[in-house]
Amino acid sequence: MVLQRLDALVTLQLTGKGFQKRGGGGTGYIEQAYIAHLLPKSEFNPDHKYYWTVSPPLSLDALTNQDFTSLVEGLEEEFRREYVAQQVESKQDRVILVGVMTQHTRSEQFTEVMIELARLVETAGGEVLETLEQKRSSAHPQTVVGVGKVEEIALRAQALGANLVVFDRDLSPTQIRNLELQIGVRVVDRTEVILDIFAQRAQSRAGKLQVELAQLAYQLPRLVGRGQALSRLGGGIGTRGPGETKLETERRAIQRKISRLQEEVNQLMAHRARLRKQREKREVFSVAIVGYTNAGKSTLLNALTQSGVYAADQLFATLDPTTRRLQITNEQNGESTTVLLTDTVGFIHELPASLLDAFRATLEEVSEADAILHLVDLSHPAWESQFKSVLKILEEMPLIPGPMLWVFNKIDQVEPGLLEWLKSHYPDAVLISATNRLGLDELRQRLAKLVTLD
Ligand SMILES: Nc1nc2c(ncn2[C@@H]2O[C@H](COP(=O)(O)OP(=O)(O)OP(=O)(O)O)[C@@H](O)[C@H]2O)c(=O)[nH]1
Ligand SMILES: [Mg+2]
Repeated sequence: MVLQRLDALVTLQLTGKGFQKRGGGGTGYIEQAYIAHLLPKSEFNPDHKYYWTVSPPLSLDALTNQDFTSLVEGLEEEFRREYVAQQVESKQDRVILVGVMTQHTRSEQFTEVMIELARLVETAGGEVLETLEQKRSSAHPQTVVGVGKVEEIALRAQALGANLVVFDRDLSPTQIRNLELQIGVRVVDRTEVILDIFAQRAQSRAGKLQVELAQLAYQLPRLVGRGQALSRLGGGIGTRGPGETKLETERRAIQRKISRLQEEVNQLMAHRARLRKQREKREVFSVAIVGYTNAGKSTLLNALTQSGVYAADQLFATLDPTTRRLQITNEQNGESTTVLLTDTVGFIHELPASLLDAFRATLEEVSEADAILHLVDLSHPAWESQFKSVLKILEEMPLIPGPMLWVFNKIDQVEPGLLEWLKSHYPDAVLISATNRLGLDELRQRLAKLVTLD
């Protein structure tokens, strides 16, 4: 009833005895009748799982005395009012998250991924209404989750007035088409959410260029069939950014555009390479600050160099690299050295490949640095897995950067026990708080040491 958007439904219960209809069919007299109808949200009790109500057993007489027209008109009126109110209320996407826990995922890891996905959706401007999860041995090839779960998602989307369903993994074009057909609202995957955040954040010409390239690279293999199930027009997560209107454009046109953008990125890289050459000539030691998104990289750059780079409690606050000079006096020999510090785009668990590729101009700043400062947000419950994710991405980068200094940030938010543990397990790491300016002197000295080692 809900899926087919029926207003009301009547079921008749037969006695099963008595008059036999010729040619078979239902037998007997009507014993009881039930009316079911959908409930407007104002009457919908969230503790109660259903969005419909079923009447007590009625006699046929009582049933025929029901004024169906006014019941249905009343309901329709109520639904229309709610629908309009919802549209006015929410410029935001109203989102249902779906996660699939397969054999290979540990349950804590799964929880972390889902919390992070919610945070990504909120950063992109969506409101998470509900999270649905399913355990499966592996993702269903057609619909990721099983048939029953797809139906549940559809029902919840209807009941909650969701206009977007976000999956925790990359979806194939077929999966998106099947899911959109069966659920009836737009379906996107995690990569699209990240791309959307990037599209909203991109400020500089280089940033916009790289985001556009990433979006096109993502869309190209997904062109077939997209937009068949539902028109992908309309706003919201996954539709913003320069690449958006290209959805209906031909594959070849997109490919031409990708080549053109790649050419521009190459020029950008050549320009950056010239700048780096100049620095090398002047023999200035360069350090790239890398780390998981929201680790405090921009805050650290600001604290060390009195800069005003944008830093905020948001995922992917920074897209464009910023380089600042840092003057350090080595306490041991009294010599003064200059270090160039570069703040970079944050990393994330399973950074989408299309992003890695498009952001190679930015990431080159990392691979060409003389040393890496790997910043970790210790206050995050999943700091260890974030730490490992960053190491993994660094390992996959084509150029292996020089020495790496591990810096654990936000120690103002951490239990003393953990600090003691870290000191014994990571004796070479530096413990700091960028906002409270703790440990910054030691960090400067460790940087000075890196320079002299070189
Ligand atoms: N409590 C505490 N908060 C911090 C510290 N350092 C940074 N933060 C906060 O962490 C949040 C993220 O800081 P950013 O500097 O924007 O982080 P980032 O690594 O540049 O993040 P992206 O650019 O989004 O990848 C901000 O709200 C900072 O105020 C710290 O030492 N202690
Ligand atoms: Mg930043």
